[in-house]
Amino acid sequence: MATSDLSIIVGLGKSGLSLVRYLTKQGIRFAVVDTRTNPPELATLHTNFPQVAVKCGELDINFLCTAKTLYVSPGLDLKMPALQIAAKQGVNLSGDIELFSQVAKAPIIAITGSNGKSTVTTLVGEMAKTAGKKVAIGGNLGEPALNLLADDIELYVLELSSFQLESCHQLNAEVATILNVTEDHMDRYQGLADYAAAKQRVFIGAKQIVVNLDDPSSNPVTPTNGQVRWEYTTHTNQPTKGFKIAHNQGKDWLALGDQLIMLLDELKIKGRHNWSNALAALALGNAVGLPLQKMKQALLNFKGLRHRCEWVAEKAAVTYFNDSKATNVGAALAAISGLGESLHGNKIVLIAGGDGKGADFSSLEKAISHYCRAVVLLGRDASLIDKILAIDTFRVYVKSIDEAVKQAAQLAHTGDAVLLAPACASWDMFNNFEERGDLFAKAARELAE
Ligand code: UMA
Ligand code: ADP
Repeated sequence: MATSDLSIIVGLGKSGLSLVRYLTKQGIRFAVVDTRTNPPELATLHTNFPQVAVKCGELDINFLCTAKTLYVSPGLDLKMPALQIAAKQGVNLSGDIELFSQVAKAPIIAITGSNGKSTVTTLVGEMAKTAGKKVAIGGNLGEPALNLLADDIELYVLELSSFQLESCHQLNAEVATILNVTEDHMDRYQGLADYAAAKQRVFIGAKQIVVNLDDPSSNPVTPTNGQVRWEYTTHTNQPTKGFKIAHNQGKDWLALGDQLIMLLDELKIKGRHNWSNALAALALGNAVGLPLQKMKQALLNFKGLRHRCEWVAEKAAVTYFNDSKATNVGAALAAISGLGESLHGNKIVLIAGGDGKGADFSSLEKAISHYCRAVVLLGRDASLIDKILAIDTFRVYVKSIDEAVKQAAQLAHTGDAVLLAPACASWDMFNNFEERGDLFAKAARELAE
């Protein structure tokens, strides 16, 4: 049983560095370890916190067992033997999000799900800003939660990954939501149920919850007495007093029960998945008292985030869309279907492939057959996507993103779209999805007219 008051930060990436800053400010005794010989924030740590002890390389179980608490970075699997042994010795396994929730003085809106998290988090942040609130947004979106802490903040909006939720035992959000659950990170989870269970932790201690009626897995498995429940759906025939798409005067509207909010066509972000994101953001904002008119204003102005079905070029009457953030099958499906529905016919040349994270790609086949003229295959798991394609789907293998764009340009017909929606992570060939998307956009812009 650990008897010391030592905290150990396990992992020196962005989360680890935010913990270093926070614990230093609080005067809490801690050390840092990382399994890598040269973790990304080592140089910053040496410059800004030269007094902090760091151990790099294989985790030293005996050292971990001397701690009271391990603050484990989201990139590390809590099932690692060294961490499990420490836990069995009575060491508390925690993370930056749990610590944040213990010290944050303003309400937290907590957003998780397989897809749409960044879009909804940003949108809710914009809605709160438009309503005049002093709001801070971050978490998995990029800025670690602890870096957001400030006395004058009135509302925190956090995007949370399943990894971050695993090490959080009590979040106590003002309002929490799971947007949707489809397969992702199967290289880290034992199956979909295991992954969904990690997402369920977002509801622990939440005062209010927002439920997506279009996805049963957004419901809490263990309902809590007294929790206020808000609902939304993109289907007009679903009976609900919550947020929905209403058909009125021959047009589709975003609505709250009978109250029409704005025309669906006025949304700049397109596709059913983005209607769902807009409704989720409205429901979350409504739960914390943001006025509908202010939320509508923010929705009207929101153009969407980079690398999410982003228009990047038009060359020789072919349009190029960068959906590099489609790093899993569900996201790629949403992009292919959303774009495909607006183009009518099989007018997409899809660029897909990369690090598949153990995914089952078979659910892509129908949408590809329906909407895609051809598939350009790239990256480590290209052959796994090839295997699920219908026999008559035209496919071609390439070795670089430049070659992918050139091949796609040759395969596309007038009026077609070339869509980068890899259904895979980028790490086999690129530093991150942003780099992959930027290189795609550059190659598309450099094509001859
Ligand atoms: N790592 C080691 N050894 C260590 C610690 C980490 O090898 O001792 C590796 C991990 O396996 C991982 C990488 O280092 O491959 C980064 O892990 P990390 O925990 O140090 O990551 P941070 O830099 O702290 O960034 C994390 C999130 N990263 C992950 O969960 C992998 C960032 O989400 C998040 O923006 C940031 O905290 C701030 O909250 C990124 C992400 O890819 C965008 N998230 C995944 C996703 O969205 O699918 C979950
Ligand atoms: P996340 O932060 O969860 O990865 P993003 O908002 O960054 O979500 O969107 C990532 C990708 O997922 C987008 O490029 C789009 O293709 C797809 N997507 C966005 N919202 C949804 C949704 N509600 N349902 C399914 N797919 C979505």
